[in-house]
Amino acid sequence: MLYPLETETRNIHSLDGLWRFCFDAREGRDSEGLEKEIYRAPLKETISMPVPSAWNDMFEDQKDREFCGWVWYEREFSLAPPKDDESLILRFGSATHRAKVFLNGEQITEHTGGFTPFEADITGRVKKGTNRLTVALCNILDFSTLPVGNYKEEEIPGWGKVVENSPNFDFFNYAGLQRHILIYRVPRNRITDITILSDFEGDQGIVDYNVDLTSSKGDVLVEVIDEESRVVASQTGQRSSLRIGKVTLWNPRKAYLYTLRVRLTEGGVLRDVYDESFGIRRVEVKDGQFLINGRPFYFKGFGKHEDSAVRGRAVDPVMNLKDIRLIKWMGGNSLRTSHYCYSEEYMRLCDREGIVVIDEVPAVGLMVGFGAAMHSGDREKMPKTWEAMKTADHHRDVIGEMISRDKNHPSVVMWSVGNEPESWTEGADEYFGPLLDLARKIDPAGRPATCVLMQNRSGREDLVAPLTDVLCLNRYYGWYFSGGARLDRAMTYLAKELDHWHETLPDKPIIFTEYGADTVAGLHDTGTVMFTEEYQVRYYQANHDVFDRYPQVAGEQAWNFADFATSQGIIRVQGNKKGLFTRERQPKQAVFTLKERWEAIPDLGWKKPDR
Ligand code: GCB
Repeated sequence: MLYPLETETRNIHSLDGLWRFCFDAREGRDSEGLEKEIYRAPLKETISMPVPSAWNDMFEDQKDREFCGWVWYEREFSLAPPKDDESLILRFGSATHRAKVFLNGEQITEHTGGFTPFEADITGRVKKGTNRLTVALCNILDFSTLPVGNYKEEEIPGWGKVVENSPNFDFFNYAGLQRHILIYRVPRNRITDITILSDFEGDQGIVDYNVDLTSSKGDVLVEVIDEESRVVASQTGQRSSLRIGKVTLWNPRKAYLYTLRVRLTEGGVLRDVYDESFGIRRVEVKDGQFLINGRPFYFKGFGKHEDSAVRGRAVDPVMNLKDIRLIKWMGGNSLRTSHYCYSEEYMRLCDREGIVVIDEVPAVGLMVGFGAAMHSGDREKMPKTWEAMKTADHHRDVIGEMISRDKNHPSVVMWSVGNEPESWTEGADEYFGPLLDLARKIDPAGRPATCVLMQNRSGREDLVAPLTDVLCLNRYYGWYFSGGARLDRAMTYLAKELDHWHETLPDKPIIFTEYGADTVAGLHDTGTVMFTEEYQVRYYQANHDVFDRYPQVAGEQAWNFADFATSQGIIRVQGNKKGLFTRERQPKQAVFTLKERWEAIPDLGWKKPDR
């Protein structure tokens, strides 16, 4: 899917700004507003709501902030009518998590999945004068959605029907219209998609491209333009291969972006033009290593969230750039889009800044009784995860949407089809095997695919690990497992696990995609005391000492870049405090430990010169 860009033939009418908002009259799944078709007339009793934003943090009353069910957004717009050869496309960067969209009282589209874009052709539906756009949005998460939530309706004496929806994961369920919304005026006969595959041989860049069009009419001319605006190659035809002499590769932290300018003409008349930026680089997993441009790559960076005070998960160019700058300042070269697809703007920024990305779908919480698994509840009495989850179809859809959106990003080097599923119980391999294959198959570039794996106490074998191209491990030795004064002992368990992987899956590189310790900024102690800044420093040092003894370890992504909002619970103190930075992006002491370490590890090239 193409990002909405303004070009000579395309323009954008932004629908960002203040919308009107109200909660549905009923909490829970069954919306009274949908039943009574309230979208047929202007909404009543609304308040202002900024777009993009999460609606939650616009409320001080916890009951409102944690409302569970349908909410309503509405605004008006007017624009010049489309010419005969133009189309108008309404485009949502995302709508979290389920949306029904109405134009002038009629439903025009719907979408499920809160982190990928969707569009509707509204050419014949826009009126002269004022148009009314209404969106009904549902934030409910259950065993059929991604992420997964626990949904419960109960009759409680004295309270009536009570609805509860707790996330089966560890971040606040921010919802709303959190990315850009726009109307895209495009030519009717146009470019609908571009696929670019790149590689190199010696100093020659190789670019294979494919252009999809709305109709077979017209001629396609493709030019490759370098960063100095020079045309370095050109070709005609909808699909072909180009060569670029003296190529400049896209490298971690040293990005170089070319532009593929595609022109569509009919009888010599320009119909459409689109500029897709791309990088030339190669990604491989070979001989137990992760290679970029033929050289071993060591991931150093973070698992993150799109999360900031007041804005929730809303797209925020200021925060995004600040975060990337901080990662680079620390000597980092990579991040994982834990635990959902980040905004298109974020991905473009990573391309530009040379940040290497593990791109993840919102498949988190695939485990019945997630909290119980970690904190010793009686799991045997609960339903079996792989019988209870009804997510497989939607899971395929979100993988498809992520890859169709992100396939041309040079920053993306691997797909993650999930975070911490219950990967050791019967059915996990049957569930994940086909999804990993799907990701490899539909990505024209055939990037490696992984699933990020949880530490489990069951002692049972992980059934998904052998199916991945890279072992991505979330490990909390010294935090959830043997923390505090037992930190040293915890490290022997970590080493034992690494020995195990070395024996059982010796050819798979290992990336620690999470490891971390909750740390309250400003809390200090002389001893080995959990939650203090000193403990976070010791925790990281201890883990790194072990990582460095194992050549199979191909990366470390600390959890988390910054403190972030979660739902309330007894193990969270106003959110998750495992950030190296506070939520306001102030450093904790361990930032300097990691900075010193990462600055000494090459951005590309092995962590130790002897390998
Ligand atoms: C994990 C999860 C992550 C949590 C983290 C924690 O394993 O993947 O979403 O936030 O642990 O801090 O507990």
